[in-house]
Amino acid sequence: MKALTPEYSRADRKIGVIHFGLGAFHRGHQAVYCDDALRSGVGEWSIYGISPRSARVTDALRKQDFMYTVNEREGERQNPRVIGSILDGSLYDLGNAPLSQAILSPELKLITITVTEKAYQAGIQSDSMPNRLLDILQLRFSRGLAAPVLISCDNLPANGQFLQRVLLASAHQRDLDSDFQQWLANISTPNSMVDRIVPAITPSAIEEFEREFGFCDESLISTEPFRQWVVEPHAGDRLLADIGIEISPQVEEYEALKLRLFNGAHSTTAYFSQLSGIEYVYQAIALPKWSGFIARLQEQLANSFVAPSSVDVAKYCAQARARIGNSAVAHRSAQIAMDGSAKLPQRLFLAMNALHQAGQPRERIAFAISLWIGFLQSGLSVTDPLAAELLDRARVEESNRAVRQVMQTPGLQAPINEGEWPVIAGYLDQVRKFGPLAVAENL
Ligand code: CS2
Repeated sequence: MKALTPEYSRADRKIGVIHFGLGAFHRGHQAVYCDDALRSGVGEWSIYGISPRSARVTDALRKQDFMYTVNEREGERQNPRVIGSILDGSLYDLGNAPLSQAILSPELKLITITVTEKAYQAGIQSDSMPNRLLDILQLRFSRGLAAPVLISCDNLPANGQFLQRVLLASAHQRDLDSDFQQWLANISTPNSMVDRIVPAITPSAIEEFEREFGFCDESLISTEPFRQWVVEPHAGDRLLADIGIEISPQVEEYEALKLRLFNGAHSTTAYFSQLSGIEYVYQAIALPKWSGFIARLQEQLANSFVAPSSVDVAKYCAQARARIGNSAVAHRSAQIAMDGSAKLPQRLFLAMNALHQAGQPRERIAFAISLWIGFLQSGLSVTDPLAAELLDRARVEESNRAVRQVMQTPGLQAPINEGEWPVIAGYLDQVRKFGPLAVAENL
């Protein structure tokens, strides 16, 4: 293999960031910001990555000394660069010396987290994300070291506040030392909005890259040129501004903008694709009738919240559609369709309820939700933390009953206002009769 070399020396570096959840998204997003910082020499931003469940990613990265290529792609354009910001990583195991050294690093400024929406559960089980984080933090506390800033990079509204809530609740349930609980309550957990399309890599993309560039990178990341990271102001936020992160008090507005107009469109396109036998979402958005519908859906979604003052919403929506349509970054609809019960509340349900309350048009969102329920009924493979319950409830003949039962699933967040259930059921019937594209065309 051709040697992978970043543009800076990695010798004698100290860990500045611990990341929890070493998936493709982290490697294609936050690790790139840290790589920029290391290139420009603004301090220690090297990362120790923790894989919560499987050693597959760390084993593959270790073979390459944790360096890998991020290839930005759009149309014919390819822009590969070697990322050297991840210095080391492992499964979560506090008995592992490199991990405990990383936790005690004097340079540690940040702990970032990407564990997906469903992992934010308070409780006492020792292998949950909140409890593992608590164990990490306790180790620093017990040595009198400064608390790092914790940044959730998961697609949840007010993700920082949410993280703090699950940490405090778990600490309380575990009856941890009260001085520690007090210290914990004062840790900064600013809300943040992250955005970049980084699909799971496929073996064929790795082969294609090798043909084009002459070396095989088993840890390759393929992504779009676009990336954004906005974090709420907090003590020490200058450091983040120095590495290209936007600091904005309007982070809540940015979250709603992204979760509803980008992710809402993404999920709706994924369920449409699944029901239409379309493998990649770029193929769906290439259908003029479908992209036309998505533009009209975004118009209704955009009425459900206040956008950041500096953003041109129509432009943002068009850019979101173009990004979904980036055929060089093939994102499987099946991947986006996963975990609907944990994603749709913030992507579609909250918008629907806000428009219901305001008495504003929302039928396109009702249709989008009917596609999710149609997907649950379809017999296609469904991956979801509530899968067993949802499938049982969705798979009944009568649409009104299916919608009612799905909406009443225990654990489903922000369920749609009851007054909308018959509307969703009506679209479910129409989709069954005419197919999703024909229904979308008339909406
Ligand atoms: C996608 C996101 O899989 C999904 O649910 O909608 O991963 C999406 O690609 C990112 O949020 C983009 O920032």
